[in-house]
Amino acid sequence: THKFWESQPVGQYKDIGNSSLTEGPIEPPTSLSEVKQEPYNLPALYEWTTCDMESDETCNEVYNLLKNNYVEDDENMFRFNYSQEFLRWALCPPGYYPSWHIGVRAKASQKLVAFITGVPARIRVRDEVVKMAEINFLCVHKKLRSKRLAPVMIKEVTRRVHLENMWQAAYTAGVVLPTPITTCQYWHRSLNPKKLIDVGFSRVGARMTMSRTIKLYKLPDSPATPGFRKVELHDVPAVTRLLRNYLSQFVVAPDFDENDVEHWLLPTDNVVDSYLVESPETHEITDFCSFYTLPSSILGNQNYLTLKAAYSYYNVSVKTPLLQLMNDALIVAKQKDFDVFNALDVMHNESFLKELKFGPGDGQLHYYLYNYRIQHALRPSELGLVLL
Ligand code: NHW
Ligand code: EN5
Repeated sequence: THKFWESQPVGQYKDIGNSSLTEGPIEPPTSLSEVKQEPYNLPALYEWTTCDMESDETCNEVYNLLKNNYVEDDENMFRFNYSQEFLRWALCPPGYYPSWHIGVRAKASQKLVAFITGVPARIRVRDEVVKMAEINFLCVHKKLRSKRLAPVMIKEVTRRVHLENMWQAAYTAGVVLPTPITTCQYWHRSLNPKKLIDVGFSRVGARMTMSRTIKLYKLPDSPATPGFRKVELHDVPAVTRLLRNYLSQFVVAPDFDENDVEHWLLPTDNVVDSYLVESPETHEITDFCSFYTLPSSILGNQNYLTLKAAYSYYNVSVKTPLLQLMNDALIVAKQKDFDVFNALDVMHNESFLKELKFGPGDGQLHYYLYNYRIQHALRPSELGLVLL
């Protein structure tokens, strides 16, 4: 059972299949004067802090908390290691609220021991565009786990979102909570199979040898599609048109404008890579693909410290077959020295995963909405949203 989640405006297990509950907000907004004015209480030894992510010192403290205490796989072999540049990019998009970057410090030592964040986003659910918070980077130091600190963090971020007159949120988790709008599968495409096997990320398959495995995953040295190049600032209007048109077919997707595309999809070194196809004849921009950089620490390996992983982000194929576009994405990721290319089975990704030699991982990702009911769970292919 879920003592905390049962008290929150989220889809509840007991309501599944109840067709008298219609789609939309679970609770109506209250007036801003009814929103609690003071922060929630923390245990006496701890205090709230707002983390200024533009400050190198604070960004480094957040980086270290997450590097040592954030998400691990189910066998505790790998832990996400979001870079400082990535955290700044993820947390400081157009119109962000500094007050939504919430830390907890030990009063005596001033050490940062917990964190949770929100960033604003417009998310479309069927025909409604809803202003939401995207909640991410919830982390409690390993030594402070299971003390019910997470519910306090969640209530405090909720309060600060309400103070900005927003009443819905979107989030993902590797754990099952009440109740997912969809459940996605992680898929992995080996780029550096020898290293992946050496660190225990993958195994030599049955009736395979190391050298046959290396050969299986070989890729060409350069992309195949004529006109395949990096996205540049002047491409933002064309990329925005392509992406908006593509995302309109999904049940849940972000409502991106040009400012959002400039922030989320222009290439940023070691954070996000984006490529497009410009027709060599007409100079028309016909297709687009992107991935973000999220390394993982390899826990307790003598030879290697980090696994360099690329994660599929937003991809749009109009003229170039999606299979060919994503093969080119694999090629440039390999050239940039990534060890593995990861993707979820969202949007049209299923159409290329098997053919491009991705294999299913042991992890799943559940997607949630806060204070917004969806009648039926979605198929992953009906979801047009990728959270970081
Ligand atoms: S998912 C990544 C979450 N972080 C990690 O997994 C890092 C490693 N783990 C930890 O740091 C991406 C701790 O284990 C955490 C829990 C902090 C996860 N989401 O303090 P207690 C995100 O960041 C519930 C939501 O004793 P703990 C998305 C759990 O079900 N709830 O546990 C974040 C239980 O409630 P229940 C989670 O292990 C979305 C309660 O917490 C959860 O010391 C947040 C136990 O608390 C999770 N990942 O700390 C929600 N993990 O009802 C945003 C556990 O079952 C909602 N729990 O008794 C929207 C807010 C904004 C609304 C605006 C209108
Ligand atoms: C919110 N932003 O479990 C994030 N990763 O499959 C929070 N497995 O990397 C939620 N266990 O299958 C995050 N290798 C939830 C995910 C947490 C991290 C996680 C999984 C996803 C993962 C790897 C390593 C497993 C190590 C042992 C995995 C198999 C790869 C193989 C390559 C060759 C073809 C078959 C598959």
